Parts: sequence; C-alpha cells; structure tokens
Amino acid sequence: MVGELASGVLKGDHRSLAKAISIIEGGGPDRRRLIQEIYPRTGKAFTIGITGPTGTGKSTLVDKTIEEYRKRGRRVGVLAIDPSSPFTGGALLGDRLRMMDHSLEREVYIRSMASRGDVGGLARAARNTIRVLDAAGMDVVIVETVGAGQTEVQVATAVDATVVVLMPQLGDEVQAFKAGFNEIGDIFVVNKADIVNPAKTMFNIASGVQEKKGWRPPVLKTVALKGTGVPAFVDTLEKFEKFLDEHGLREERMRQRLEAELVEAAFSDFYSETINRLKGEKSWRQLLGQVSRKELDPETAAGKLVKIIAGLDAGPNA
Ligand SMILES: Nc1nc2c(ncn2[C@@H]2O[C@H](COP(=O)(O)OP(=O)(O)OP(=O)(O)O)[C@@H](O)[C@H]2O)c(=O)[nH]1
Ligand SMILES: [Mg+2]
Repeated sequence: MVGELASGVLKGDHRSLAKAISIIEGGGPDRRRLIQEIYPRTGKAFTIGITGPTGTGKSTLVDKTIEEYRKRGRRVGVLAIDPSSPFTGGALLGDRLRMMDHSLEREVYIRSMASRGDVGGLARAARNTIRVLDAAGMDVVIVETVGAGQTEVQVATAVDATVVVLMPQLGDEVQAFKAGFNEIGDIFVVNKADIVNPAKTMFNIASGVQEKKGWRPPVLKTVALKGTGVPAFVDTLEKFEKFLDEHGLREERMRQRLEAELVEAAFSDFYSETINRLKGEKSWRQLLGQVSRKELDPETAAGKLVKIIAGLDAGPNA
C-alpha cells in the first residue's frame, strides 16, 4: 500500500501527495517505509525557507514568488507552517484562501501544517514533507515559517536557501533581527516598501549581515502586495542557487543538515523507545523509589539510570 502511494507521489499525483504528507505528519510506522521508497528520488529540488516576524508579508511574497517561478517554467511546492501564536492563529484560513488560485494549477502544490508543541516532531515532519515534494518533481520547494524560535530556525534552515522577510521600521523587531535572524539569512527582503521608505531599515540590515563563504547576503526591497521587486527577488534566488552549485556548497550544506537530522531523529526515537521500555522495568521503579525516600540523590540516580538503560534488551527497532 505504501508502495502504491510512493509511486503516486513520484508521478506528482496530488491525491497521493496529500495522503503521503498526512502519513508523515502522523509520525506512524508507515512514515519510515514511505521515506525509504522515495528517498532515492530526492535531491533535485531547490529548497527555500521563508521566515521572519509575524505579518511582514511572507505569505504574500510566497504567493507572488510562485507566480514568478511559474512564468519561468518551474514547478513549485509550498509548505506553510502555521503560526501557533494566538495573535496570528487566524492566518491559516487566510493563507489557504490567498493561495487558492495556485492550488488549482497542476504544477503547484500547497500544503499547510499546524505547528504543535513538539519542536523536534515538526522539524522532522517538515524535512520529510520537503522530500515528498522534491520526489514529486517540484523544481522549487518553499517553506514558510514565522518567528525566530528554535523550531522556526530549525525548519527555516532545513533548506538550501534561507530568506528573512522584514518590513521598514520594525522597532523591536530589529532587535529580534539582531538576536537571531541575521545569522540564518542568505537573502534579506524588506517588504511593504510602499508604506515607509525602507532605506534606513535596509541600511541597518546590510550593516549587520555577515559574509558566508564568499556570499554577502543581499538586502532587497519588495511590495509583495503589488508584486514589485519580486522578479528581482527570484533572480537573486536563482543567482544564489547557482552560487551554491558552483562552489560545491549545496552538497556541503546538505551533508551538515543530514548530520544534524540523523542525530536528532535517532535520539528522539531512542528517547521514546526507552521511555516505553523503562515503564516495565523493575530496576527503574526501584531507583525512583529510592530517590523519593531520599535513600539516593537524583544526581547519583541519573548515573545509575544510564547504566540501567544501557543494559536494557535491544528493542524491535534496534
Ligand atoms: N502595504 C502593504 N501591505 C502588504 C504587503 N505585503 C503584504 N501586505 C499585507 O500585510 C498583511 C500580512 O501579510 P501576510 O502575507 O499574511 O504576512 P505574513 O508574514 O505571511 O503573516 P504571518 O504568516 O501571520 O506571520 C496582509 O494584510 C497583506 O495584505 C506590501 O507589500 N505592502
Ligand atoms: Mg503567513
């Protein structure tokens, strides 16, 4: 069944895509089999993370970027991670409606994913969803996230290119920019250039960016609402894509991402399997009892627990 689904994904069938991504989101055992099937067919798509503070116009920019890439004959997959903040919780429906035009096209696929409490789980689901869209033949895969929290940064950097979208005179947000965004951005966009002259904000950003391996992150301005500056933005994305390829950096970055992903996924699986197995362990309950009766301190007990875990029988997935 998963095999059939995988071949549907590889053909770019939208129903199969929807089902496959739901399986990935669910995190059940089929997820592993699905990824097993499609992984050899991944690695062709250019992947882009679009992030930035709430309401800077990321979805609007993504929308126009899809249009521009379509004009250039490239197929586009989009994953929109919804902001979990109660202030922006209404964005889900808005995004869907706004992107509806494109959803109807055959060569564009748009999917939303709810951000849950589980940081590692979301990043993992996002990475695998990118793989599904890639295997489905999308030339470009865009992921939209909000904010500079751990999850967002993890997701926004699980891609080839990270774009940070800001707007003029963000005030406090400029602090947020300094606190995290400037390190992850390969390209900066100051959107809503129609409201306030963006020159000062652009200057501030430009003086804060760091050159990375010969690439000085450019600072662009757009009016996403009208599409102004979007062709130049896509030109810059294509230029960066070429830069990465010419310098072997796409491979290098991918290896680094895989290294982080494997360690994270393994520890996460190990953690949940261990917790399950410990529940049935007498030595674990005894240890807990000793600590609660103050016969043993938590630090010493933690050391003993490491030994108990190391001595557990290998589980079915080992
Ligand atoms: N004036 C102006 N308004 C814009 C521009 N781009 C987007 N907007 C408006 O700004 C609001 C927020 O736009 P979104 O695209 O939803 O912003 P977002 O960054 O995706 O928002 P979240 O996902 O909630 O963080 C909407 O009302 C847009 O119409 C622009 O270039 N100029
Ligand atoms: Mg949005």
